[in-house]
Amino acid sequence: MLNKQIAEIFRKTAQILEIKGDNPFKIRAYQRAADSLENVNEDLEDIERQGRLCQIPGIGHDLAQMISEFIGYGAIKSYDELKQTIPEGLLELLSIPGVGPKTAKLLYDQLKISDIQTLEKYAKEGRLQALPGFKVKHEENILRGIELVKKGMERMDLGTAYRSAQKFVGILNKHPAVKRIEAGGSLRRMKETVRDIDILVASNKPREIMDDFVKIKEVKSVLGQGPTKSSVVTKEGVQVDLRVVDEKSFGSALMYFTGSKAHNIRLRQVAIKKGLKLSEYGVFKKEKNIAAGFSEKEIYRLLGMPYIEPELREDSGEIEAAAKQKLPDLIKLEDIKGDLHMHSTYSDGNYSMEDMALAAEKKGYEYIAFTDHSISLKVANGLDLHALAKKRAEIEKLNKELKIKILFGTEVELDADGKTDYSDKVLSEFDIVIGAIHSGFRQSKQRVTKRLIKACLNRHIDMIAHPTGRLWTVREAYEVDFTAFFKAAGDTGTFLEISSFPTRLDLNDVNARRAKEAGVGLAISTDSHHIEQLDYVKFGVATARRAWLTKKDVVNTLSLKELMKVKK
Ligand code: DGT
Ligand code: CA
Repeated sequence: MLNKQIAEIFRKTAQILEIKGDNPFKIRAYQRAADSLENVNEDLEDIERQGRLCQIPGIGHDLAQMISEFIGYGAIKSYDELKQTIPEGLLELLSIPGVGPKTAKLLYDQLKISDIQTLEKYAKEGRLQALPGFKVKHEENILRGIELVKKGMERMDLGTAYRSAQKFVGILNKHPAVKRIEAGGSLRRMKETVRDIDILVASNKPREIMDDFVKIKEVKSVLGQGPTKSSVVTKEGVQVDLRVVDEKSFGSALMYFTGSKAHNIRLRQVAIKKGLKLSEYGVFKKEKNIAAGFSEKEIYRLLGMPYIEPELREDSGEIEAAAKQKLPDLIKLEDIKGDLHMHSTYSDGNYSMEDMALAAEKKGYEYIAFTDHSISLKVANGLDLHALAKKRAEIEKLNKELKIKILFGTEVELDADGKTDYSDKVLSEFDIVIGAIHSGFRQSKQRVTKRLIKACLNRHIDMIAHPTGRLWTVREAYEVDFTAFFKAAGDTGTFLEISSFPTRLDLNDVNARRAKEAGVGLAISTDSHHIEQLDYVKFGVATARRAWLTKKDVVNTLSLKELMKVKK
């Protein structure tokens, strides 16, 4: 999509300006524009045609002109000129987490390094230490960053996978020969990262479907085209596999291609014990297919089990629980009554509180909390006392006008020791306070744990945002002693967040399940900075389902009245 290409240009522009030491406000403006464009669901071409480019948050007159130029000519002259002012390899180095503009320039100027491979080689050989001020620690950081870049090339975040799959399923679904269609694999299980997308179609005209599949506009290259299976790579670099099966074996094929592989192996063992054979073509008894045309539900029944939701199919206890009829009654999207973490234009959000509130109201929410950043987070426009007073007054006004209830909140910075930047008095005035770590990620496990426990003990902090700091392809989670942390959260009644943001999903499935077992209340929220991001909640709910959570484990399934009773 054009949107993504232009966003990429703006992002690169910001990086180049950073290398050149240009004005920070200008740099920030390009970054914001890039973020904004990535979240626009409509095609920019349509928006341009209708003269609405300047209505996109973060897009002013100059940037709108650049977008028009790209739509018209496929290039932006000023950008091409800017690119010429720095060596090409520098941009590649900048894509590595932990390599900022200064380091990139140093690596290039002093060691003539201009690609990731060479950098990796130098770092492994300890040759970067020759640079002024470079220590072993820097080298290790760079190698870790390179690992993340490599991982990011192998797998994608759930949001990217979901978007691509939806696009393909939507297009193929209109094909007259498609009788049934569903995306399987790790995407259907809503795993936090996905390697490739597996789409399954039921049809008796597979060749026709394959011919049209490889011609879809989003396809960049065809890895293989066969009569019943084809693979393509999209312009975004996503691999999509399509399999076409007979309608009679759609259920068993969907079950097989949903996986996980470990779950399937266990199911086949269960089948054998019952004198049956399970395959992607059905359930067989003495060579005779007794499940032809069956749904997944019916196949599980033949195996003596209730239906197992895709999110649970990881061989992490679900087979045993199913055998005992003890599967959890998983939380559903409809159970969510409000979103407790989002940003408005008061800090670094892209929409006014009113716009965001109206969108949340449309989703049927009873309440939302605007948790804009606190005073010390200057890069995100953290609020001073004056701004807080203004914001509070505006919330009071909106609460009189709108049906949805707006909570006056903050995402307060936790410093290196877990202390907050607002005073107790200021904190006591919020309806909800979320504590968050945005710096000092490299602290020792002990120190981070202490910091988080200190936040739990703070009587004003109701919840901790994205508790492990993991950000897909940017940084790994910091190390935490989860037993101690979860105990503190449980004992103090501090909620822990499952951030629905697809590059975060933090707590993740494994940790959220442990937190629940430790008696911690979980909150599924989106950290939205855009209206469109409110829909990320589905990824948070899926993560909660993968963590075996039920409605009662998640605090924002409560009514506002109940929520206010259980929070600190
Ligand atoms: P990923 O790595 O995120 O793509 O994960 P999946 O689970 O989508 O794995 P994928 O794409 O290799 O295969 C799709 C499904 O096919 C997998 O979930 C389970 C099913 N399957 C069943 N038996 C096997 C097997 O022996 N090998 C593999 N690779 N897949 C199998
Ligand atoms: Ca897959």
